[in-house]
Amino acid sequence: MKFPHILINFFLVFYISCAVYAQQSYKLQDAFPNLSFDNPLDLQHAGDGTDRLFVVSQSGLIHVFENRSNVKAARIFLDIRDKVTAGGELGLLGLAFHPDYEKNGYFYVNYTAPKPLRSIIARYSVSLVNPNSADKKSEFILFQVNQPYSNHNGGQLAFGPDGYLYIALGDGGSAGDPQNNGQNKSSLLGKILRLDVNCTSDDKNYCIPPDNPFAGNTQSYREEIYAYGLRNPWRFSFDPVTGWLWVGDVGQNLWEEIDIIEKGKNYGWKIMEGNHCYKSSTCNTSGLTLPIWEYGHDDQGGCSVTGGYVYRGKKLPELYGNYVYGDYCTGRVWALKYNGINPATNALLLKEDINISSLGVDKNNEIYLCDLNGKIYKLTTNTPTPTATPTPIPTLSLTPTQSPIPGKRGKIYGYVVDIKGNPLESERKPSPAQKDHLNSQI
Ligand SMILES: [Ca+2]
Repeated sequence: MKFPHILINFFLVFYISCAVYAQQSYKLQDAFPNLSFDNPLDLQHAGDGTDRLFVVSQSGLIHVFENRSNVKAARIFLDIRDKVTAGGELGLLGLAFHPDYEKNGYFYVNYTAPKPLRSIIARYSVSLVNPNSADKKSEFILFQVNQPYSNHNGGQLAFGPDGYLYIALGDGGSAGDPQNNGQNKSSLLGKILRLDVNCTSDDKNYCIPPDNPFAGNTQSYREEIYAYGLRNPWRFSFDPVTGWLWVGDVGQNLWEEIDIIEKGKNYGWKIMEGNHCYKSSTCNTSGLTLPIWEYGHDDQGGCSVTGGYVYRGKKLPELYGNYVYGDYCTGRVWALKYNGINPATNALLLKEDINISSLGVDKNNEIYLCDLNGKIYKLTTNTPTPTATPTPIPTLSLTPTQSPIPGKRGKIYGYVVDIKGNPLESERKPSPAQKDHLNSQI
């Protein structure tokens, strides 16, 4: 056997997958039957000790409401529809609360504005007198970057465990990254950026963290860059236990990918799409970090990944430590297991006729899904769920200080399994019929 340890790990993981998923089947439940939203794109909580949820609408609205299923109505927290240009992939795309929001009232948004078309990263403040309303006049723009095309604007913002603000920007759009922004380290596009928003510098409304990979470089590389070679990172999140940064990066025509982002690394686009040379049978892959998982544009996959969250809640203990994510086009929701050492395994949790625009978590790390058509769903099971903490599984457990092992990544040891743990197929073949679907939109 060439890779006996891998096979052993596979069978162990396979067995565990069978044991874990055979017991449960998953479904979506309308989390707030009285509420629906106009093109919801993001769901966040403020981390301030309250149990409120904030839903971002593409048009430029943020609503706030109490996190209980019978809540009657949501209030408008922020309305910047007059600043935002929306439609297609444009709009108010992301929201992040400052880690000290309870004290400073700061939150951050990522939106597109017209004339010229550009992405704006801005800070706002909550009202001094009303915790359910923001002060629209408080806008403080951190930076803006022109967008050459209307699509691929990224949009996620999130604070990392280091207290810095991470920002996702897509490659600028069109198709095939015509400006080669993903690989251009002098451009902010096609990147994950990292800023220190707790200070300002001579020429910026923020500071460059001193250990950013290109801080102080003399080659005109943008010092804001944390990682590059992304196409359209649509939703990223930090695992609160490991601190790992998980990204769903939307593919071009064939492959959707999940990456774990590390400082200074090149995630391949447009040299590669997923684990495959883009538009070529061969390419130079040296120095590239490949996804930990990919799925194809086929009848088992989808056409546009929506990155999710590593589940750290209590209501679905069998999912603890799994990365839950979905596909915008097909409504599939999967759970991906990966510990940086063993092959990743992927299980289909459910498939519903919705357009998954985003996932989100509440203050208890329970998971929600946004359907672009208006509703917010809660991930739940068809059977009563145990309340006990799951027994840790040694080979799959993560430790807080463990870092991904780069040498193990980039090789395709993964297996697709269904909800009962049965392998669906080991390799994906593209479906030409689906190649162009949503290509103009996503
Ligand atoms: Ca990639």
